[in-house]
Amino acid sequence: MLSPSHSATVQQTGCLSAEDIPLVVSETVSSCQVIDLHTHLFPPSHGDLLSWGIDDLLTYHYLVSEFFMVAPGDITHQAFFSMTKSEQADLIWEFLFRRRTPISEAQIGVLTTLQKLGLDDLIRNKDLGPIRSWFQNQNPSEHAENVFRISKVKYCVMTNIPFDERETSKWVRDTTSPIVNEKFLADDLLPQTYDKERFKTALRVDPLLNGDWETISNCLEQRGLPLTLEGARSFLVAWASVYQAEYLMASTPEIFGYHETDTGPKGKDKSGKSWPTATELIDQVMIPVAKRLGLPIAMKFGACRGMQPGLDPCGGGDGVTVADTRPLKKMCQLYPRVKFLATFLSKVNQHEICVMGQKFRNLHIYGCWWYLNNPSMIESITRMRLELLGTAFTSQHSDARIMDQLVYKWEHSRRSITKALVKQFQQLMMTGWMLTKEDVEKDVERLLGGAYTEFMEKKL
Ligand code: FIX
Ligand code: ZN
Repeated sequence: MLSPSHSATVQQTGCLSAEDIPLVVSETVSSCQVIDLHTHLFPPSHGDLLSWGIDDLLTYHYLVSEFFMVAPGDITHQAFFSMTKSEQADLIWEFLFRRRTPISEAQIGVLTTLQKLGLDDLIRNKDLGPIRSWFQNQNPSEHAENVFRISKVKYCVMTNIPFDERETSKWVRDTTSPIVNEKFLADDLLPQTYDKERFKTALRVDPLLNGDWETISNCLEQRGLPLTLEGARSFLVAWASVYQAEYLMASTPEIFGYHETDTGPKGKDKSGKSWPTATELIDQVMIPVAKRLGLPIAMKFGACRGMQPGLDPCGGGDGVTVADTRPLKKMCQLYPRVKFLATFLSKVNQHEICVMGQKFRNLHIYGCWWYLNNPSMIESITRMRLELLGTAFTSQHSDARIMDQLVYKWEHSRRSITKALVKQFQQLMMTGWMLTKEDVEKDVERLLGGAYTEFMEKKL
């Protein structure tokens, strides 16, 4: 309870009272524009790479996994993945939304998305046909802009993979367009017409952390580069410049070793020579490129790839594992002037990484990733981060693969972040600290993107 003298001060100064907090925080969080610092979205100008609409929402890998938990045994993975996307979506709708109550986070997410897009009447009838027709009548570019507006996402960062030909074909003319002096030839670059205020880029480098020299050397060969670490550096420098990347990024493999925990080369080339190790690829390729271009490195730890290979066609076979934090610790120690952004998939890792976040000035903790992107976990993890890190972290990223998912992922995250913040502000106010609406706005802005911008801009 506030003392009478505190309440009087509140009235005189325009500071907030404890009773004001829930409403002020909720309004501020729900109206704040966010920066979504990791997604798998693409601009409409990249055509078939952009996923959007009801069939993509329903066949998203979270829901495909949930479908197989309850689907009849005679619908095999193989039979399901040989169907068209609409047929798959029909089955998922029937089994998860009509025969059962759609109560899981991913299921409610589809409904929140439809509701926020204004389709309440169509939800009530539980009839997929009219919902499908509504999406078919949307223009992809206008729809994407509408989604940004409804979800109040200022911009999203894409994931751009220079090792993936489907993606590179949107940026350079040919799979064999050469890299000369760390650049593509101007004539080989495809014009980019997408809205650069809405879509930013990130250079994805997973094969380096996987020690996957086969993938890397195939790409070097195609671009006329020597199959050496220097060739690999030129490859990344050229692609960072094509994308104008904000940062380098990777998800680590399940067993990820670095220096003393590195288990050695992952293979040999045709002549029997061992591939470079992940440690060599990190220390001699990824770090030098990051240093030279002044780019941070974002990493995601704790995915266990291909746990259920039957679900791999939709990208849904991956599990979660408690990750070893030693590689990140080592990188932060070895390279104090390189900035690292990190997120961990397992709930078990969260406390440990919060403490690491306090100790390294070059480390920024971000988001509740994938299996943590559930309201109860977001609320508890955000509370722990507020308690240990103040507002020097980024509370969430969407990881959206389907454009429309921005709507629900941000709506649901905002609700959980509000709950965590209200509790923390109430603790603060019990001390008699005077808080203004402007203070709340600044703090919320930090958690939803401002802390990321501050970290990216700070000099080390
Ligand atoms: O590695 C990643 O960036 C992951 O986010 C994905 O691999 C994963 O499929 C996903 O979309 C999780 O939300
Ligand atoms: Zn991702």
